Amino acid sequence: MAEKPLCMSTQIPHDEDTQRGDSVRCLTTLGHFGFECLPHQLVNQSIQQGFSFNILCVGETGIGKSTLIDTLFNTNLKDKKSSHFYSNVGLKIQTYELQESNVQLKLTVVKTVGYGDQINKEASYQPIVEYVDAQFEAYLQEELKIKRSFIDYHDSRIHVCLYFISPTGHSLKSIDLLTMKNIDNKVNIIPLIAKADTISKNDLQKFKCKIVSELVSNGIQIYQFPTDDETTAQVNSSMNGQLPFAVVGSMDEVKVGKRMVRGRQYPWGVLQVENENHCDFVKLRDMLLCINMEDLKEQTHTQHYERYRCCKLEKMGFTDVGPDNKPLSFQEIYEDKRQKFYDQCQREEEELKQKFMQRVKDKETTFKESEKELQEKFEHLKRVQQEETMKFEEKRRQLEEEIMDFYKLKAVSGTLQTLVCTNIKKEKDRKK
Ligand SMILES: Nc1nc2c(ncn2[C@@H]2O[C@H](COP(=O)(O)OP(=O)(O)O)[C@@H](O)[C@H]2O)c(=O)[nH]1
Ligand SMILES: [Mg+2]
Repeated sequence: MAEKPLCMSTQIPHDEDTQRGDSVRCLTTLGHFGFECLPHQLVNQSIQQGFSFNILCVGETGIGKSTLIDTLFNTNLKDKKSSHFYSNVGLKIQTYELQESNVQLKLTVVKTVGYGDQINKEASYQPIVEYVDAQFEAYLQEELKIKRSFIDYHDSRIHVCLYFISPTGHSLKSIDLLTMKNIDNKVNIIPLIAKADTISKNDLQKFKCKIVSELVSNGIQIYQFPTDDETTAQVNSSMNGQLPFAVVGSMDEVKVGKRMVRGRQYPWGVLQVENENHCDFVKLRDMLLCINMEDLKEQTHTQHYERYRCCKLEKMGFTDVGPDNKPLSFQEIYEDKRQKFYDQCQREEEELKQKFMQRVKDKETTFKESEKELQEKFEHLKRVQQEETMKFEEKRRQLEEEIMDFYKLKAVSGTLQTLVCTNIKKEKDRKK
């Protein structure tokens, strides 16, 4: 007896699909199987694993970075007041485990230190670029490992850069343009007008327009909230039109009527941080944490990291297709690389050998010349010495002759002296 196929009565071929002739056919089910619960499985799994989010805050010292992060996460991360006297821009990295109901969030906040405090601001963006790239590199290295451990791996790639613009009311500073231009293809930038309570509503609107036109004219890409999901398309496209967000941060509780709210107290009234008529703080929080956190992470992975990975692998010599446009396997690339490397080694070895031989030859010639010179010197000295010896011999001979003459003279004078003495004695004897 033929076996009864499972779910037989529930599979109905779709007319269009049969006509399209695709290899994958769409079927509509007529019963309950349980795979409608797949999204719940994902939710449960995500809750169990927890979430991670990495924020980079770029802005001048004292612009309100720490206060805004505290306000965003309702934390007191106890950041010390930063000094204005650093000779270079640095980065301060802090990781926190936060919990809201049963959802755990591993939050990493990277803040610039000393940004904008140097006289020469040309290189201010470099440490930021280096840091962002280093996190991509760490992830790539993990991906390339044979034994990968992505479950325990702390993915430190930056998901969003909150760029704090000084509330000057005029225009962006050159450091802002330079930095954003250098990081816009590496990270999702959300520009913020910091301390927006220090600028009037009218000026703020003009300032926002000016910033947007400057970003466009300088070709700086800022993050756009996605509009492809119909549930968030409307709010996201409306928010895209309100960038940069004008934010105010404060952890102070201020009394408004009978309620205590977070805000900044002024003689003329209270600026409520979470009042959408007062500033864009709530918009930022909603966009960043409630609506688009996953998209920011996805963009980081699929756009920015992908670009980095692609460039890096190409630089290392990897390619998907060969010169004939045919796909290349990893093995083929490896062998090709190995062959090229081997050829290069051979070439370099040959070059080195040639260089070495030439140097030996050069040295040999120099040695021979030196030897010849030395030989000549030696011959010369020998001659000089022989001449000296001859002169010396001559002098010695003369001296010996003189000595001989002297002895002869001495002998004669001795004989004479004896003769004289004998004569004197004889004379004396005769006189007696
Ligand atoms: N008026 C105003 N002051 C702020 C705001 N945010 C922070 N501050 C104040 O600015 C000073 C520096 O803030 P801080 O967060 O330490 O700046 P950071 O160096 O960028 O981290 C502190 O005295 C804050 O109270 C704001 O939105 N408006
Ligand atoms: Mg700070």
